[in-house]
Amino acid sequence: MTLYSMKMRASRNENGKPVHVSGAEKILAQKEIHDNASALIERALCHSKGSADFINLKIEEIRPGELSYVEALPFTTRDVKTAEEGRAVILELLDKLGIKNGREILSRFSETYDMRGAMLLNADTLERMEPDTERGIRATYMDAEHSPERSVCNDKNHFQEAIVLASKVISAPHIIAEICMSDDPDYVTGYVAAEAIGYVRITKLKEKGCPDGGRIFLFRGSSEDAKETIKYLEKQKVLVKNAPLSPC
Ligand code: PML
Ligand code: MG
Ligand code: MG
Ligand code: MG
Repeated sequence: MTLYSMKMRASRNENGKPVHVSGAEKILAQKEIHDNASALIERALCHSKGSADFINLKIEEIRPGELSYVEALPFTTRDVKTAEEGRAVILELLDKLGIKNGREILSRFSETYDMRGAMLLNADTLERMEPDTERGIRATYMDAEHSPERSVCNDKNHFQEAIVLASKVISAPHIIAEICMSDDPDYVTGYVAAEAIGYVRITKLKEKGCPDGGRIFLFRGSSEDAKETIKYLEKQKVLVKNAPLSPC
């Protein structure tokens, strides 16, 4: 069966500057294309970050041999009461992973808030490895493996989209962990993911109403290695097997 990649990104002009509103990724059978396209456009027009005034919808056929499969990371949830406690859990997990510089890494988070993509940060030297640090690296071309009968849902499933993205990111060469805080003002749960700990949800990383958010991909290797990592993250088409729909 021929599969297609569908990508949507939406923004709104604020004071002459395009501000990211929403984005999504799907890998679909042909018969799923129409309904999913409408649902993604609807999502962009009715987003909690405001209605988009620019929507880009891109559909590409995936050629034979271009697709690979990875298993979803196992997940756990760490319940915390405050954002401060949440940040302490991030530091604890980085420490458990043997990643030094946890505090320095966290202090770089605010640099991601205005980026469309993620920061690719060398965990040892704290050097940023993205060719364009304003844009960052976009982890794209991924979806949960599913039957073409999957129901089309208008609402963003933060959890499933994030576990699919994290499973692809962690399968990338030279990536040792990912840290994410949602840029959705309504969504305060974030996560740390790595091969050794799986996908660890942290129930509060910011206050409700706060539009800040972003991702840091932690990298270990040379600048030659970074090219391979970026190519995989931005170009390799990946279906994630057994991705759970909800954390409950
Ligand atoms: C986002 O969609 O902006 C990131 C969502 C993080 C999801 C955390 C979770 O619920 O597991
Ligand atoms: Mg962003
Ligand atoms: Mg890896
Ligand atoms: Mg978002």
